[in-house]
This record gives sequence, structure tokens and C-alpha cells, in this order.
Amino acid sequence: NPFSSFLTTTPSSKVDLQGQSYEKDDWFNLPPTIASQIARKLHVQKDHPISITRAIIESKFPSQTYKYHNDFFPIVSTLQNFDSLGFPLDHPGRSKTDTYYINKGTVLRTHTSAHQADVFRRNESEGFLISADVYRRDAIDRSHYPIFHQMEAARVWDRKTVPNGDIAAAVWKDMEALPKHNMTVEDPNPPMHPERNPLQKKHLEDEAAAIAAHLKRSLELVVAEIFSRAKKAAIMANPDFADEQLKVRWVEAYFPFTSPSWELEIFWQGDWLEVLGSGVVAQDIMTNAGVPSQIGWAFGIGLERIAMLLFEIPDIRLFWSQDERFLSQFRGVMDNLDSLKRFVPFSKYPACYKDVAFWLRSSSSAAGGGGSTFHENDIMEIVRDIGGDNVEDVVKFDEFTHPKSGRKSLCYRINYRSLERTLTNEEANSYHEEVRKALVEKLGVELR
Ligand code: FA5
Ligand code: MG
Repeated sequence: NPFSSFLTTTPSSKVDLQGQSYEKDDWFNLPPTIASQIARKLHVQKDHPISITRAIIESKFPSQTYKYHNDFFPIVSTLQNFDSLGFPLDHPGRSKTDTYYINKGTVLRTHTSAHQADVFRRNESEGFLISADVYRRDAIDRSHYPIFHQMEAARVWDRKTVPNGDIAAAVWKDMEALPKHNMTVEDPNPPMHPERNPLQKKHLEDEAAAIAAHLKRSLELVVAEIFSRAKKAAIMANPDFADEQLKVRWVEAYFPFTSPSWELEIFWQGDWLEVLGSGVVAQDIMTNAGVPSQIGWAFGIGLERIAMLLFEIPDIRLFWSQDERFLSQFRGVMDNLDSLKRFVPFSKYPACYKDVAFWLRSSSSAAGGGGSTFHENDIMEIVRDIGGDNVEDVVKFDEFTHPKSGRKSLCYRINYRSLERTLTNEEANSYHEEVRKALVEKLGVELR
């Protein structure tokens, strides 16, 4: 075909993002609603609660030791996002249902760890902080949004430059120099599964123990700072405020790029909330980054989760609001962190629930149904594309398989509610009608 080379270079095979041109292929799955938000960079927007939270956490990591990076480009290679961190090829995080792809080798970063290896390779400081927007295809509810913000941190020590090559002694000395806190920590040292979280081959037990202690103290100081500021703001709002006993705990976790690994959880509104992942950096990452004599820790913390605790912000969509009733509440805080106030919610507008029930295409409900396997994130994205931030949550409330035909039926309830005004029933109906149509057109379902 004489036209084939012409056809493959038609404009539609390229996409322009953030001033760069990318070749699309059949991995491309980035909807315009996400692409259009890439430029927002809430973590550096003056007086935005995400930016305020970043600044408070940064204040606990002195800039003489930690270099701050707040402007890394959001589009990275799969090498940076996955391979450099030791993600196995079949890791679910790599799939199109979980990650936004531009093409087979290019993604919107799913975590700030995507930049770890590059910064270790620069070898320009003993520590670093990286704050950035990250992207994940995910559920829709009050604590999940497809774009959120993380802060990555790492601290390393070099066998070649510490006195006598004694890493453990050097780290314990730095640990002793850290401030103390009087927060109660439940499970400061949870037991570690020997296969999932072994001591790394190139590490001595006392080295890993010292690094873990330095990591945990550094993070506990962050949490203590956040809670003391949150408490002050609560007392300012209500002088009779009686705080609940703050509870935090360390739990064992697994990451391909740290061992041993921990998550930190905070007891909040009746439940344990995970706020960060952390651990002793996999020595292979250091070796591949050309700094094999360095050893240290890393963590990644969710800035929205911390900001929600700090300001008592009830819904993650609020962070994206351009409404003055939201933004004006934080003005001036970055010039004077002591003026930080609790968020005062504006009135809640009525919810509008709409249900949709459908049969999945038979090929997608059967095992190994070709390339058309159904994934819940596909529904989430269709709803989000149409309803945008006017959707509060999407919940599956029924599911069954027909005993004879083997076909599967699903029912979802969508809650249409704006944070900024009352939606009319007509508006909700028209969103819902579009959702129903798109489910048929894009997923090939049969409406019931
Ligand atoms: C990570 O992303 C690891 N890169 C963290 C890490 C870094 C571990 C360095 C070890 C060393 P995880 O997927 O658990 O891990 O996310 C880390 C934090 O991001 C979570 O604890 C949570 O606070 C936040 N987070 C994760 N998913 C969401 C979401 N959908 N919405 C809001 N915050 C989220
Ligand atoms: Mg996690």
C-alpha cells in the first residue's frame, strides 16, 4: 500500500503534551480530562493546601542536608517508573488498567519513586526531597482521585567517607542529633517476614537497624509537627476542642525497591489511615546508579492524605477547586505558617443517586476472554470523563452470574453531587444518559 507510510504519520498518531510531542501507539489511554490538568502543579501553587503541606514537611528536613526538587517533568519512561525500581514484568501496576500510558515505553509517573535512580546518580547531596503530581487510574470516592501528590525523600551515607567506614556508628550519631518527640508510637518495630523483607545481602544487621531508626524518627517528627499544627488550628476554631489521643503505628509493607519496608498508619476518624511507604533502599538501585558505596533509606508520602488531616478537608476533589470559598481560606498561610486555620466546609449540596445495570459482553466475563477483559477502572474513567468533578463516588452494589448463560451482570450506583452548587435533576439525568451510552459504545455492555 503506497499510502501506509503516509497514514502512520498522520497528526493523530502524535500527541502534544507539556510542550513535547509524543508518538502514540495502542497503549495510549490518556483521556483529555487528565491531560488538561497536568499543568496545575498544586504542590507549588502559593497558598494552596497541598503546597502548604509540602512546605511544612520540608521544614523538618534541613536544606543543608536535603536538596529539594519540586519541578520534575511528569512524563517518564517505563524504565524510570518501573524497571529502575525492580518491578517484575508481571507487576499489576504496569497494566493499562492502572497506569496512564502515552505509548508502550512512556507513562505519566505513578509515583515520585520514578525519579529516585536519576537523583541518586547525580550524587550531589546526602539527601533529597522530590514533590510532584502523580497519576493513577483508580476508584472514585472521597479519598481517591486520579491525580494526587507525593513527596519522596531519601538520605544516604557513603562507606567511603564515613569515619572508619563504620556506617552504623555514623548513622547512630546522626540519629542521636535528631530532635525527640513525645508522641506514642504503637508497634515501633513490627516483626518482619524473612522472605518478603529480608536484611539485604550487602548490609550488616546493625547498619540496617540504624538506618531504620533514623528513618522512623525522621518521619515521626513530621507527623508530630503536622498534628501539633492541626491541634493549634482546631483550638483556634474551638477553644473547647478536646483532642483525641494521637495514635500512630508502623506496619510491615512490601515494595520491590526497599527491604525491609514499612508503612506508617495514623488513627483518624475511627480508622487506621495509611499515609506513607518507606524502607531501606535496595542496594541494586545504588549500584545501577553508579554509587555502590552508598546506603540509606527512602520514603514516599501522600500529600493529600496529610493535608486532609492537617486542615480537616473532607473530600479530595476540593483540592482541585478554583472556587474562592475554598482558595481564600488559605491565603497568606505560606508567609506565616502560624496563621494556619482549619478549613470551614461550605454547605453540602444535595446528592443525586442514579443506578445503572448491565450485562458484560460474554467474552469478557468468561475466563481468558481475549483482549476485552473488563476492569472496574474503565467504568470509573467513563464516569469521570462525562461527569468530571460532579461525581462524588461510584459504588458497585450488585453482581451476579446467570446460572444458565454464565453471563455476568453488574449494578453500579453513581452519586452526582457538585461541591460548588446544586445540580438539577435534568443535569444529573443528562450526565447519566451519556454514561449509559458510553458504557455500551466503549465497553460493549448490554444495558438492562
Ligand atoms: C508508593 O507509591 C511508593 N513509591 C512509596 C515508597 C517510596 C516506598 C520510597 C518506599 C520507598 P503507595 O502506592 O503505597 O507507595 O503510595 C504511597 C502513599 O501515597 C500512600 O501511603 C498514600 O498516602 C498515597 N496514595 C496512594 N494512592 C493514593 C490515591 N489514590 N489518592 C491519594 N493518595 C494516595
Ligand atoms: Mg501503599
